[in-house]
Amino acid sequence: MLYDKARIFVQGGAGGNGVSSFRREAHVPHGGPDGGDGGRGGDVVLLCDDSLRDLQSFKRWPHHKAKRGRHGEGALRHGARGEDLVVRLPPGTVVEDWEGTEYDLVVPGTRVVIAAGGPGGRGNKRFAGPTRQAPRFAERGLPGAEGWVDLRLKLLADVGLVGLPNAGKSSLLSRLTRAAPKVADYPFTTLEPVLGTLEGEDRQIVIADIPGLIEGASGGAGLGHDFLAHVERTRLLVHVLDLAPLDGSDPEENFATIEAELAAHDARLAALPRLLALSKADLVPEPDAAAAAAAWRERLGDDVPVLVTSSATRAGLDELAAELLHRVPLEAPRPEAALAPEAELAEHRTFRPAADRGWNVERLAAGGFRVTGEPIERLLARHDLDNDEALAHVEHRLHRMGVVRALEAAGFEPGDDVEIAGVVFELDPG
Ligand SMILES: Nc1nc2c(ncn2[C@@H]2O[C@H](COP(=O)(O)OP(=O)(O)OP(=O)(O)O)[C@@H](O)[C@H]2O)c(=O)[nH]1
Ligand SMILES: [Mg+2]
Repeated sequence: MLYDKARIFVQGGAGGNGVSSFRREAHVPHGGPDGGDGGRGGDVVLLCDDSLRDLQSFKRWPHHKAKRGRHGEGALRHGARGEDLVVRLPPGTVVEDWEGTEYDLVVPGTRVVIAAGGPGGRGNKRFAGPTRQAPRFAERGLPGAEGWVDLRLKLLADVGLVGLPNAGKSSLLSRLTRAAPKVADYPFTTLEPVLGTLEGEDRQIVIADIPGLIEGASGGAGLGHDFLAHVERTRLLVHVLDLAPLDGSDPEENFATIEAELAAHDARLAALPRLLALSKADLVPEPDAAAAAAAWRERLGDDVPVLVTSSATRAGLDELAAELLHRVPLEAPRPEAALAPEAELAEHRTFRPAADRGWNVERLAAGGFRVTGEPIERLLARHDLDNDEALAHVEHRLHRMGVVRALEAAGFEPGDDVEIAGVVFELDPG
């Protein structure tokens, strides 16, 4: 699993409703309209965060909803805007929304509004004018954008586990992370790299378990060759060395074999910082393990930490995890990020073709007409059609938008039914 994938549902907050209200003052019998507007719903915002490395958490919590806007109130009090919801994603995540728009989150700090909050409804004050001084209706807020979003991340390992076949690499990975690589007591159990994520307090790092290396690996022997290229991009190698090899081989020679193969493959690999994890400590008496560790420390000097570990008893594993988190440097922000932190610069955005006028009129075979289209459906969603004044306002808007003219062109006559967004009207074209 070199790709990590998740599917999440995002939903912008709904806009708050506008309110219909009238000023009341002791000495004024009929005050003017003073209904405030509803607040805008919060957005769901994706944020590229360098402290994350995988999409695991999204598998457990797929739903992400921003807060709704507050409703308006009397005395022209407008509702507060709904709070945004920030969803943090690791660098390298490719996002595809429900309409097929793609975003590449590469630069830490990049933000994308993936689901905009709905607009708030206007209060009745806004509908007052010379011809209608006391409107008794207000608009409703609209729902926020929503839909399923696909996330795909190519995992790049921070740490590579290297060592001879059977050294215990996969066992270590399965103890340090949630990965479940196959473990068995024969060489070449692992046939291709397996990645796992180590969870730190404030960040995650990716560990790659690669197939065992043998003498000649850099020249193509065994399985490891193809995968040496994979560890080239890591920032730290953990050399896993069996303290008590079953085949009776000498750990010192085994160590030299692996180091020679790394150097022969690529000078950059040989130059990567190292950590030596002596494995299977439970199979040797404790004093022997301690003596071996002391001897390796002596040989390798201060640059290479030496840890005694056992996947069987978990001895030394917390220390190993802490050492890995400590020694893998946080990625330095790339230059673009320094120039435009927090900027909306999602790359490779593919734009949709522009919308047409946005609505359509059709004559139904069973009689009557149907009007479809987002602007029209939004208009209806905004109003309480049981309120006569709101209904009159909607009809007025339909005239202004040219919908009534289009209906008449399609053969509409007074008394015919018109269905809009599932609601059937009797429109008065007059
Ligand atoms: N007693 C004991 N056995 C271990 C320990 N770690 C690994 N083993 C055993 O050693 C054998 C090899 O372990 P793996 O984790 O598969 O080794 P590997 O390095 O991934 O091997 P390849 O994938 O073949 O390169 C298995 O039988 C494990 O159960 C340990 O800490 N203690
Ligand atoms: Mg393995």
